[in-house]
Amino acid sequence: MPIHEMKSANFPIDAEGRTYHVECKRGDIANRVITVGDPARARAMATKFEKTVFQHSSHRGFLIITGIYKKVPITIVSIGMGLSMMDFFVRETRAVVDGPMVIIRFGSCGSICSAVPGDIIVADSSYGIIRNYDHFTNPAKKSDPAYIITDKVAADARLTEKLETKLAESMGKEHIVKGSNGCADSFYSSQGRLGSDFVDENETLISELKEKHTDAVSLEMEAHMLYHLAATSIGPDNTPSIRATCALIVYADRSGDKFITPEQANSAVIHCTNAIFDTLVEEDLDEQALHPTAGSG
Ligand code: R1P
Ligand code: URA
Repeated sequence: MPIHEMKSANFPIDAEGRTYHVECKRGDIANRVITVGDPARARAMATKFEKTVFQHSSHRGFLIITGIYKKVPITIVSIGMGLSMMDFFVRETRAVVDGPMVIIRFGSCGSICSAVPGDIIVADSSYGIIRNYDHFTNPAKKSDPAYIITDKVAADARLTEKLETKLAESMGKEHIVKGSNGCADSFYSSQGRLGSDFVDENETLISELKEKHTDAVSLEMEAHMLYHLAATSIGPDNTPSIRATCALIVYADRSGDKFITPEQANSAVIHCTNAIFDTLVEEDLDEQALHPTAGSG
């Protein structure tokens, strides 16, 4: 698709009101949103819609699918990977939705607890793990820590509790683990993966973050940005305009060194989708959700 002419350099929007990267405009995105990394996961979840009312792929790799479930509009957006993509997604969808938003991330993660591939982590909080770039390249900063581990930001408590209950009903309680998620700026160095091509100094990183956050259960790459933006979103009366939580399929068991099979991954998506949809539709938004319009594919 060609790049559209933008109206501003501050927050670029085209003549039809479409944002620059996600390419969403007013009416495309419901107040209830699911975000995933993988477009195949988005498409698999969308098969559970009674009807799809809007679908669009952006030139920067975002896929939007808005559909109806139990008569309620829900939007699924696949965003790819990493903090910047989460930032684009949250800010650009927020800009075109009126009223409160509820966002559930349905992603994948590495387990640093007893959860095994195919189990689900419910992240009731998330913190950032950021490579301290100057430590590696500025000799004067060599004594600073190699990784910055931030404080935790909480997920929305009511939403998280409801999601956990529904996932336990559908997957079995023994397959659900709740705790704090470490959100890293790399799949490799800042998740404590060891390699010999780069200076990473990450041999003790996982034990350090478990020491700082004793409820640490998982590692992934977007949840802290989602919770941070939700916490700093500006709604009426100084309350946030976004509430958020996450369910994460365990793909990698970091202590047992096992990776999920394609069959286990598909089965987790099938088992979790209705639980996530039901959590969203039962959420009281205090405002009528928008009715998305049909659009381009
Ligand atoms: C890395 O493989 C990716 O998987 C996880 C990480 O956060 C990162 O984006 O989530 P998704 O499966 O949602 O992409
Ligand atoms: N996603 C991550 O970010 N890390 C893992 O180990 C698995 C999935």
